[in-house]
Amino acid sequence: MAGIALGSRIRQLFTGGGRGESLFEELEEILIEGDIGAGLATASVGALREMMKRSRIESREQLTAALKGLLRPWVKAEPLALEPGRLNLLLVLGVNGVGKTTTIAKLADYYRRTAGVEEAVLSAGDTFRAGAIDQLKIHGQRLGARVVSQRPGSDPGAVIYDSLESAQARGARLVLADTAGRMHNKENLVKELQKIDRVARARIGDGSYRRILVVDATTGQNGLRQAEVFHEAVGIDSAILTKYDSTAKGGIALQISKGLGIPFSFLGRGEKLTDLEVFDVDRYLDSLLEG
Ligand SMILES: Nc1nc2c(ncn2[C@@H]2O[C@H](COP(=O)(O)OP(=O)(O)OP(=O)(O)O)[C@@H](O)[C@H]2O)c(=O)[nH]1
Ligand SMILES: [Mg+2]
Repeated sequence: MAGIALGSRIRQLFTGGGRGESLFEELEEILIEGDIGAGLATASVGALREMMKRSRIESREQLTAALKGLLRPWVKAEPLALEPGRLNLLLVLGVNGVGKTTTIAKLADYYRRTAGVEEAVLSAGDTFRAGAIDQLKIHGQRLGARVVSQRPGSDPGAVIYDSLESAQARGARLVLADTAGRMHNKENLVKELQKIDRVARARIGDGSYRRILVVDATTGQNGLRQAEVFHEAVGIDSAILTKYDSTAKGGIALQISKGLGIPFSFLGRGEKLTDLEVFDVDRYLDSLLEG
């Protein structure tokens, strides 16, 4: 049933007349396939069974409301507000293709609209993938934002250093730094990230620095492993769930939040600049369970 949204599978469960034990078994399977994690799926269904003993749950609405109540405590959301009067660096991390560069453009647009940040600096820290620098430059042109870059293959730490210097010299409030999602191997990636992190920490001075992980809702279970690798390498302050628009999944945010204690700040629901929402736990769970 891959490709069918979790919410409509729960609906089918009811229209199919499923009751009793088979309903619970199917629900557990649906939740696992929605990526909320086997442990949480089993525990939630167990709790629902207990609730059913005390009061009848007869409609899908009652079931999803009860389920939402059980899942809600595990999702952490935290807004990503810029620190006033200081230079803010958001280092955007994640494996290749998850939506890092697109999200950087969305964030530049978001902070311009909501925080009056006219002078965001985009830092072309993905020097690894051919075309990454030009892709960021195109976003920069469309946004009217400055892009700081060096040649392909150059040291990403140096690019981010330059970007911070340039932002400080101009009194800019925000640097959004792109990074490569792929290296020749995982060890290289981790080393490179740690190097970038050291440069950023040393250079940001009394500014504010946050490491942001981008997670693709359609990736599935592997998203947890990705988050573990990045969290271990540099420590993740906040995560953004992308591609939550047309997905059958997205429970991975629950797993990451529950397993690693990482809060989510934004949700991407499309390719356009404005397809970025502040992460709201209720909206997230409503989409997950009723979408
Ligand atoms: N539907 C949808 N597509 C998205 C979303 N965010 C990004 N994309 C698309 O996903 C694709 C990859 O996005 P990029 O921003 O290039 O991803 P990246 O992580 O920078 O990729 P690399 O630079 O290759 O590591 C593009 O086609 C984007 O338009 C989203 O929220 N919803
Ligand atoms: Mg990119």
